[in-house]
Amino acid sequence: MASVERSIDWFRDAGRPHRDDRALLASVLEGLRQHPKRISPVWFYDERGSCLFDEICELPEYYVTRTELAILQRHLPEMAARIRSHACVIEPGSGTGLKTKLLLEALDRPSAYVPVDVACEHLEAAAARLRSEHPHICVHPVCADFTMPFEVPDTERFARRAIFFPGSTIGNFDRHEAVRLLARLRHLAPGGGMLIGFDMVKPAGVLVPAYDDAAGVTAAFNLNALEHLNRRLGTDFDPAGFRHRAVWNPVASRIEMHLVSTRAQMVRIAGRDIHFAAGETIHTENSYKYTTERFASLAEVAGWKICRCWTDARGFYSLQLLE
Ligand code: AVI
Repeated sequence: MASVERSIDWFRDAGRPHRDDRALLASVLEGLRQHPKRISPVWFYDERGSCLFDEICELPEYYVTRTELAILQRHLPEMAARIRSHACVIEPGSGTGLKTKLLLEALDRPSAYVPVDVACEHLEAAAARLRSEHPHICVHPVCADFTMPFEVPDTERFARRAIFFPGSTIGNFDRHEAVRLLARLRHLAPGGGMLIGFDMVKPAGVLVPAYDDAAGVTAAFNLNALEHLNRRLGTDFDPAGFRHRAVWNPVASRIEMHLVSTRAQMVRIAGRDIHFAAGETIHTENSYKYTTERFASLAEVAGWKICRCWTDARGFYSLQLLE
């Protein structure tokens, strides 16, 4: 820790005293000192990374988005009936896309929609758009990190709450984090429900290309995390000195994304040199894939009961209503 503090001093002396950046710097340094090295997947999502993620969702190999959308479109009337009328829909993570629109349109007189996201400007703009398209729905954006405790506006305290958590976002959390998050969301919706989507276990021949596509979009998405670090924290990663790797880890039931150093190199971060051997990796993301049983056990530990499951014909993806 002492050396992390020294690095932070360097950071301050270098004329960049932003408090949040110093905390970020400390956590990046800590991750890069581990064996194997790791950084948080939050580094994917700067403006370019968000655009690349949108491109990923359209890739022929990335079945996740289109499979979930097809399940939703097919079963929305039943989902909406089970959620019941006058629901207050809470969506953790940036929503207000097509899936949200479809759900809100299928529901019987939703009382309110509460999108929760850290990207405040983006959130407000999306909320304004939604208000103009659906003037009868009260939209109350909450600017917060949904992995931390947050409050739903007081105006909605009497509404029956339904959490909408699509996109297999739950797959990017390790088990204990996923349990903690699901339990926290349960406390937000007492007596209510949650419609959640997750990706299912399938052959590696399908999974690996979904995270290592032929056009190289996922590779660019992974490498962009280094550009983001350089810009935000003043590191000097050379993205050309790394390559993308996606592997299926059948024991942990997850796709892992890594950045592999193509040569021995040094990276300067906050006045310190971090050494990379040729072939050494930075672990950047886990994407867990569930069986129905394993997801049920996760949900149960978090205090939820599964009341209905919908899947596609290939059994690639599942949307579940929890209560
Ligand atoms: C956001 N999340 C659900 C995506 C996934 O499939 O785990 C992130 C992603 N990483 C690479 N491709 C997509």
